[in-house]
Amino acid sequence: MTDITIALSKGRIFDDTAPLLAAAGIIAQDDPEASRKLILSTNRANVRLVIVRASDVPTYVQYGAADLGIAGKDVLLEHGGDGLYQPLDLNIARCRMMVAVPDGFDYESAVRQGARLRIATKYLQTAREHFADKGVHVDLIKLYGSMELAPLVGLADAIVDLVSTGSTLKANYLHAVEEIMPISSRLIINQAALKLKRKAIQPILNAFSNAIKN
Ligand code: PRT
Ligand code: MG
Repeated sequence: MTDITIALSKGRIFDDTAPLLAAAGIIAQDDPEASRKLILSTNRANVRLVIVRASDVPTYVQYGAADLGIAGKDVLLEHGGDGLYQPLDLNIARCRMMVAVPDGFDYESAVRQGARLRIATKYLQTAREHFADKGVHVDLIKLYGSMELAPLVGLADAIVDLVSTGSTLKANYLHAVEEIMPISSRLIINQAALKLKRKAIQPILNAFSNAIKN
């Protein structure tokens, strides 16, 4: 039997992927929230899950350390997608990539006046492309998390971050001024694995495809 390794992150991606895996007849034997194991076996002897940081999923799949993975579009855009086949939008872990500013900051007029904006974000590629398309000059400041803090302490004028309920922005006196794009997670497949392990991978792909909610 062909061995299959699937990379995913714990938290919302694992939670939303579990029903899709179940539809493919794959059930994890440990709960990644409860267990410290990074390799989870499943009810299928030839299928295992590896639990990695969300932003590391494409790297594991690119190098073939995992055959399949589940990653957000946000993460895939930053990674670039080299060596990855991206056949399915799973429509899970949905949110929106937004520009947000502190309450009281007039973003529209700053843009109109051609001000140079300082933008804090984890998503440099996406932010760079967005502001270049708009013709807005920006200085990008790379952060690894808690972007919402940056404008509050004078590190940046605005942030580019993911928003789902909007409560994190609200709690930090920020509001969204622009949607960059809707985000959801995709199934990614190592291109070589897809050729060499097609017989084992295709049924998983089909089951995922049939189980996707719109
Ligand atoms: O947490 P860690 O640093 O390990 O990595 P991560 O934040 O990239 O991973 P994780 O598991 O939090 O997110 C995995 C994927 O879920 C992301 O790559 C997105 O594709 C997707 N996703 C969906 C989200 C959100 N919704 C989301 N709301 N990822 C992050 N958030 C954060 C957002 O950055 C902000 O800080 O939640 C906060 C806003 O939430 P609301 O509900 O207050 O608007
Ligand atoms: Mg997170």
